[in-house]
Amino acid sequence: MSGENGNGKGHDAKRRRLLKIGGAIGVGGAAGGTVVLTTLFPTKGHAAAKHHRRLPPQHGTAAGWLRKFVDELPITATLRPSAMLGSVPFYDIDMVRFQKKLHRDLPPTTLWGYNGMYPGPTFEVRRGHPIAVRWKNNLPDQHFLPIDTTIHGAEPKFPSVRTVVHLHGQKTLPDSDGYPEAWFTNGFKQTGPFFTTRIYRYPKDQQATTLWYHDHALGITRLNVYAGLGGGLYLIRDDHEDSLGLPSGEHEIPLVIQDRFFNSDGSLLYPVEDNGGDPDTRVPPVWIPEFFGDTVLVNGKVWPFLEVEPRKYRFRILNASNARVYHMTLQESSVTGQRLGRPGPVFQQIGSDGGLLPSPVTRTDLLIAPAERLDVVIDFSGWKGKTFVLNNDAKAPYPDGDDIVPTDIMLFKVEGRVKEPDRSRLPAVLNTVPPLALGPVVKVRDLVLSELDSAAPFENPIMAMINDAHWDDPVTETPKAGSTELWRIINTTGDAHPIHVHLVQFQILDRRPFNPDLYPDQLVYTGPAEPPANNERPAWKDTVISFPGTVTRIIAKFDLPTGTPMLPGQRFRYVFHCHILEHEENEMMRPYDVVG
Ligand SMILES: [Cu+2]
Repeated sequence: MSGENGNGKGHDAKRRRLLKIGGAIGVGGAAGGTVVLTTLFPTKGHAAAKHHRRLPPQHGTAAGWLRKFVDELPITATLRPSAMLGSVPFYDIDMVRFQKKLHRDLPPTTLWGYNGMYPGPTFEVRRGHPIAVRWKNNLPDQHFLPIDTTIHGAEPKFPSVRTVVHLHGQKTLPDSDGYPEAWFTNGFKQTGPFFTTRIYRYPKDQQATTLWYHDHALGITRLNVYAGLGGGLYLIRDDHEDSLGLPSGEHEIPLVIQDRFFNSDGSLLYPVEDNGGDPDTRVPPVWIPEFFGDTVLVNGKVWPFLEVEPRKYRFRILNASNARVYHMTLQESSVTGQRLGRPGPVFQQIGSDGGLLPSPVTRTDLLIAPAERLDVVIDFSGWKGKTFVLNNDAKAPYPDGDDIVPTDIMLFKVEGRVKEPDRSRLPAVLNTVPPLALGPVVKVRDLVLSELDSAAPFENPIMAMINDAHWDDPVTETPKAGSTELWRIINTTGDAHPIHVHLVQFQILDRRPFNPDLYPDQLVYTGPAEPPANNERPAWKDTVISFPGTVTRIIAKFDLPTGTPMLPGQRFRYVFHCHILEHEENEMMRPYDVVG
């Protein structure tokens, strides 16, 4: 990665591929390494030797004939409590099947959504005020997307439609955290082994920030989220944030970004694996290693536009895509999105996953991996009458893949004048974010990311792993409640992985390149430790991009929610995982216990 924008440019693509295979050999113990390596350095023009396809090509999707920027950006509605549970606001949420038009020229799409909405409705809560939510599954008994029954937790013995909801970034107790095996079916008729309660409680002791909720059911998370059960925002507000005078009301706008494939009848298309005749029976027959679609939706519309006044706006950006990383810039364009070769206004990033930054960070580009949030102010004053396209140039898989890369995300059209004067502010000081230091660290843990592939010439991904362990293996990570730990994420693969740790907001210390070919025998660094990008430290994060061939160090204090009663040795079960949903689903997820 490069230190400035962290977009990974400047590395050699072939080298990245080597790292991936090297990881499979060194950590996963796969045979046939020598053969594999020769295919990574093809002679020019020898197409057959190119690295293996990651996603089967899809022909005849609707993307080819959908006009861009013809639908206005929808603003997702905010929820109101259904009742009070004692003194606590109570929300009753129904997951249901419904249909919705996602583009002017596309027939209605069948979706699954929270309260029949896609993306899900927005929660707005205040710091100091806990809430309770009953997530209810009123979905059909059969899934409409392709289940792979060889994936752990999705075996035929389980009901095909299971749901459980995780509020991403929230510090909550295990019974309300949406543990992957705490799933439930329609009407709670069947429940997973870790299910304990129908009513989830979200505590009150977190600062103002942008959280989000999504499905987390073991074995079918990627399909449930793809069906529409993902991308709903959960905004925590507090008095301090109010005092800053940031753009608000109709000038504070969520941007929830997801990519999809559509069939021409409007239905969602989720591809199935094409293994190319690979004889290796370990290659999952249906599961694909990453989903990358050919259309981009923002707030549930394909390639929308937004008319803005020439003034400041606050955007809550969430990447709710299954696997796609976006590297975004604003570029001046025509109303049809033709680039005019000039940059647009800068981004002023004011917040990250877990809260406001100490002060605004000016950026001309933004990198966002699945599950990350960026709280951003854009000042359109001085740009009257101009149009800007939000452009993506991140390769898929990130950073060196060659699958479909949609460049357009959405369009901003700046109107001629403001309705009323812009009284919002962008203060130079936003928040206090005390940097977590190494002093209190009581334990260092290594999380080694690897990918197991079949042999050349197929090189089909079989699974992705952490510390060579499966989901069902015994818990090995057991931080003591209230203690501070340093986790080193050692990425031996050729792709970036956004690593998410439940319960905590952590901080990124640094990233350092190493030689995966020598690992695990030796950890040999090939360059100096690089500080995080200027919008990453000090900052509260719950998801961090782990770049290929890089050791990423994060530091976290494993506090349970304030006031949690605990007995010595009592265990509180959480998970950490890659937030590429296809990886999380296929072994790149592990349980961990916070111990009292
Ligand atoms: Cu991953």
